[in-house]
Amino acid sequence: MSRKVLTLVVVLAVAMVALIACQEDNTAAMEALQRENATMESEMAAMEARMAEMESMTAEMMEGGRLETVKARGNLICAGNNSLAGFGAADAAGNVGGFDIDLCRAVAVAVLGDANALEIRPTTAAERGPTMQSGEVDIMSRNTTWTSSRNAQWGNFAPTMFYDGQGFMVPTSLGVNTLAELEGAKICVQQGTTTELNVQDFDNQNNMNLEFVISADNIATNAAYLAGNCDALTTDRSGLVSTRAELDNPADHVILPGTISEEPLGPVVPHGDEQWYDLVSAVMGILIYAEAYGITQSNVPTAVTGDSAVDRLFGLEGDYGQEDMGLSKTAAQDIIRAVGNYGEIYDRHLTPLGLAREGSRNALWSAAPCTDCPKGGQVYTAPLR
Ligand SMILES: N[C@@H](CCC(=O)N[C@@H](CS)C(=O)NCC(=O)O)C(=O)O
Repeated sequence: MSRKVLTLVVVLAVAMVALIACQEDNTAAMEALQRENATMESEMAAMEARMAEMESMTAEMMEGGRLETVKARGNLICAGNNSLAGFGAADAAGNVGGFDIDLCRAVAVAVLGDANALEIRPTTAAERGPTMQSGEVDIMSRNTTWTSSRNAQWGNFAPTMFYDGQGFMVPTSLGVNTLAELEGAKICVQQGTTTELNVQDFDNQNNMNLEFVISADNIATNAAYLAGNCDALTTDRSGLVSTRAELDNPADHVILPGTISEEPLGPVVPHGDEQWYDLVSAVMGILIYAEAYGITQSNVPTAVTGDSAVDRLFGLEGDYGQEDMGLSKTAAQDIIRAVGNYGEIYDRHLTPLGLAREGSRNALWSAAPCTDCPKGGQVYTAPLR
């Protein structure tokens, strides 16, 4: 063999070996890829199975609605205030209680048979919309004004629990006695509230030339007022009474006569669950009608009384739709025994603040001398029948 031919054979042989090696490399890479693919496919299948499982769990929960969700969870999640004495405030041990919180306690009794099966989520004014929209709470009961846009955007408002209106508080030393005298004043106000919007309307409608000092929460708003950063503090009148009662020298501050808005305060439930809305509304009704019928924590009837309205309310005869709402027949017995009627709740939390009920809009409608008297209180709800 000539040298040239030999060189050619060697070159060809080397090329073939390289080709085979290359192919072997490729095969190994292919095999590794296939293995990876198979692992990914089986991981994807497992994920899909898990997602299907979660979807069916969610569908099951949605079918049962919030009532079933709360029962399965074993507690009620309630958005509340933790800095408004009387309505929702934390005690020294950090336990949050108050007039608004007692509604959540009543709902917890209605659904879970235990007033303490409750988690309170402290929520500032500005956090309320996002909190309700996220669906993370079952109810919000927190000095919240029912308005059309909140009803459309946040959730459904159950019956009003406290009828209020916006007022102003000033240091007594300012010598201001009327709202008109606030012209040109600096006003401390909390953001994310109807308060903030109403005071702008008030300013605009009356050419008051007000200046606003806006804070993010109740504590900061009150601190700004006490530090003298503004001339007046504005919020719901009940909020002013509550704040004033907590001050070192309440007499140094005066709540001016005059109300600039309507503030019907009540609980809100997430949109999209009528049964849950009906249940919460009925719990409010139970508190109110128990008071109207003279039933308190200490005289809850457990046997037929002969008064058909009382017997119906306490599940002793007839019904008011408990089954459709998912309430036990005798839910009212448990609720009133555990938290008391509307009047007892009011007296426990609001009377000590000096929020007089008699003659106010928060008296029962039936406290008027006749049922259609124009001067009766406004507290009543759908009759429980
Ligand atoms: N009712 C009004 C005002 C409610 C409100 O949040 N008021 C303030 C002042 S009384 C408050 O409770 N703040 C507590 C906080 O955000 O920490 C509304 O619904 O917007």
